[in-house]
Amino acid sequence: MLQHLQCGRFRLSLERPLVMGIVNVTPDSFSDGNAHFQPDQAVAHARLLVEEGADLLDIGGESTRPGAQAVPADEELRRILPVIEALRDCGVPLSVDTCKPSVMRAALEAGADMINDIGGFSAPGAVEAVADAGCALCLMHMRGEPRTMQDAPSYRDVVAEVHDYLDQGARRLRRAGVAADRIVLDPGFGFGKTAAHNYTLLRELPRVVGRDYPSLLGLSRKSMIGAVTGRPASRRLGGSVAAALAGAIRGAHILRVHDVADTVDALRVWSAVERGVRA
Ligand code: 7PJ
Repeated sequence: MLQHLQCGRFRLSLERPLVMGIVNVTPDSFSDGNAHFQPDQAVAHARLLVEEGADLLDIGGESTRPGAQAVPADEELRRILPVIEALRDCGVPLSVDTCKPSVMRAALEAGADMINDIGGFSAPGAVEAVADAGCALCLMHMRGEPRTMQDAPSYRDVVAEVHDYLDQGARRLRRAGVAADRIVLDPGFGFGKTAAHNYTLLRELPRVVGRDYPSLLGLSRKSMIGAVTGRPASRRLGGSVAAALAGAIRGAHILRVHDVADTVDALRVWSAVERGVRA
């Protein structure tokens, strides 16, 4: 059984699924438009997510939606650094969603506790940027790059291929000296996958992520929810909570979501069913 995740200043218990609240500081995020683009709005939103029960926050300054264009490192830092600084003492660990080694280093210096790299620490210098810090590392699978990843993705065996990628990536981090209790694996829902691939990965989660490292799932408001509900991103709450619960039932450790309060409620009800209500 995995007991804990070492996450910068925090040591997180993995006894129950944790909820990671999404804090976008981007003008073109697909699901909440530019609602929190200004740093002060992003900070206010993040504080609300903590009040709603977020166990971690994931701060992103580069949109990674399908078709998105890359953002230069200095612009990404201009967006996220004030947010990290303002939230440093909010009580929960701060994750930073970035693929760029220079952004990783600056974010860690500013106090980030986790680096969430959708590129799987594959950029030159990425592993070196994070290996000697005490931060947690989320290693995500992606096929291709955001600009082109949804152009007819195909796999011979999606479960085996995503598993092997994550396994190899974790070995690479371990060889660079990263302790096992700092690593988190993520199947990367929607990153170079069809709806059918995504649902197969969710159904087979234990085989995809294995037993050696905790898992993180990003399902919230994604097109895989729209694919079966027929709803636009703004109306995918019910579907997203159902997907998060399906992940939790299969042993997911961290759920990355926009709707923290509703996800926390669903997990509490599920926990009461499974474990009973504490007196
Ligand atoms: C994910 C992410 C995900 C991790 C995004 C969105 C697109 N990081 N960053 N996993 N998705 N680790 O929020 O829908 O699935 S950006």
